[in-house]
Amino acid sequence: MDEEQRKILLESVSRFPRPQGVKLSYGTAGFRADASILSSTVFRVGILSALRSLKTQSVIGLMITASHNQVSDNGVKVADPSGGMLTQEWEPFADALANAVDAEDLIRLITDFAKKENISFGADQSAQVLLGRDTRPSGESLLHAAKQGVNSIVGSVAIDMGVLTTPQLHWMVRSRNKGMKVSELDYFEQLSNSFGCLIDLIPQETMLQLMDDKLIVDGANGVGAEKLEELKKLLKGLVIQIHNSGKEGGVLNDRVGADYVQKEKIVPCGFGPNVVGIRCASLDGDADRLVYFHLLSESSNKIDLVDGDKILSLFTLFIREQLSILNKNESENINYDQSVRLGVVQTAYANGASTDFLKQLGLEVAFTPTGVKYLHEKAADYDIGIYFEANGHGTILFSEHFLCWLEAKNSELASVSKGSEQQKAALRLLAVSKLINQAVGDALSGLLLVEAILRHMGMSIQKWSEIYQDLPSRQLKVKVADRTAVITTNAETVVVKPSGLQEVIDAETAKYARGRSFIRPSGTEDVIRVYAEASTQEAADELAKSVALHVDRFLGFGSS
Ligand code: 16G
Ligand code: MG
Repeated sequence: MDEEQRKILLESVSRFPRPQGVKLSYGTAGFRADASILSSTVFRVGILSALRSLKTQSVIGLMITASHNQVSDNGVKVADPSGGMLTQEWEPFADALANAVDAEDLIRLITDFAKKENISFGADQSAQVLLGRDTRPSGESLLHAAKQGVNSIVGSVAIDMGVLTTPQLHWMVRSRNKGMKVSELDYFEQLSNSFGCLIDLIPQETMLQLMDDKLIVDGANGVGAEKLEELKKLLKGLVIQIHNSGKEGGVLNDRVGADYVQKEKIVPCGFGPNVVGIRCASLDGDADRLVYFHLLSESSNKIDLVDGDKILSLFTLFIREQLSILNKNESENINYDQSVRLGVVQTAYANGASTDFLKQLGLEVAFTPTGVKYLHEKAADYDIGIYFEANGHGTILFSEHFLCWLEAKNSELASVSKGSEQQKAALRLLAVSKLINQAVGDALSGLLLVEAILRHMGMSIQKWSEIYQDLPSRQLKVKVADRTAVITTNAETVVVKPSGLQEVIDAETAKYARGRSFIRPSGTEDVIRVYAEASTQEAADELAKSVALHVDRFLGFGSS
């Protein structure tokens, strides 16, 4: 590092002093905390993003959001060149950078890391970081901190992409690195064109089936509502009513949004009894999660939740159907690849009934720990990898190899059997690959795919919900002295430490029909999470409670 670079860093670091006594860690969703203590962290993540851009010689993304957290929180995370999450290898450096005590410490860290990673500084180097933020009031000043961070690395430029959903920024990073156009309009056009394509390819028979066209969307009073309002203008044949747009005076994530709806299983604020039976969807605060629901009766606020597991199942049914049409080898000229590897990826939170359903379809179901980065990585192992967390975060990944194959097949089919069922199936799969965000789970693109598939299948939300019956489940959280004392394995289904705890969980679980329970330290809150499911709600509640008591006994404040 030359003198000039050192001087710039010394000067700029002192403008964003680190609050005393705060230790942050780059968790599954980046850094998150009360917005008032975050400027130094965001500034430093600006530096990190510029370094990452220098290292990869690609465009990097920096998103300022705290997703479904309360409005006074904020957070920051980095998008890698592929549009995915920051590589896990850099997370320890992110932690060290955020917690460096002063400018000298920070410069030392950067110098050592740059040496190790072979990153060169200087005016002949260039780095580019795309910045995005959600609608939180603290976003603007944190954006300023991020810009300063990026600019404090010589040769780096920060480009403000404005107020965006998290998946929009990830999409832009990915597209920019592929040499494609990345404006918001390009994003909206890609989604609306591919949605239109799927609608045009709906079989005549189902077109005639009566289906309720109307969809009501809970926008969590956040950025997703704003963007859906724009996107809506480009969509034909879809009636979307947006509630909780943030314009009616509601507060971001306050008793609204996908996280609230999924955990509480009640209607969000702003939804009256008149929505009974109507298809409703809920986005989270930065629009990377999506769940559906319908209100069961006018006299109660209880909903029938159609969660990420059921979205995953719906997507899987559709993709499988298209692959099986493609594989019907009608023409001698077309040698279809019979072995397209279709895989689904879930976490331990997936309802056991969904896993059974998918396995009964003959599918390979893989499990990973909680957190998009793990699911995404696993899904990328397949030709078509579909992943979802029960909380509504997920997408479908198509391998480049498979897409090339599909493009070629489509061209072949277009010349030998244009308009055939097989060609339509190829076109549908190609449209899905463009509609569904390849960078990260995206509530807006997910919503359009759900809507297209429901129309394709002539399926109501009630019918969709009935594809299998969820097993009753319960989630609890336990405050403990030190949550890092819990170490798990096997995709978080087995506790390794503290020793003896797994044995008591097993003993409790064995008491219940279809019992299943696991615990894990939360990545976003200072708690241990407990999950239990069983054949009845009472049993699931009891199992969760007894496991929580054991957790408290092993790890609570009273334990030694
Ligand atoms: C974050 C993760 C989400 C995960 C959740 C678990 C991303 C983008 N988001 O929101 O995937 O389900 O954390 O939270 O990775 P927990 O660790 O507090 O249970
Ligand atoms: Mg989110």
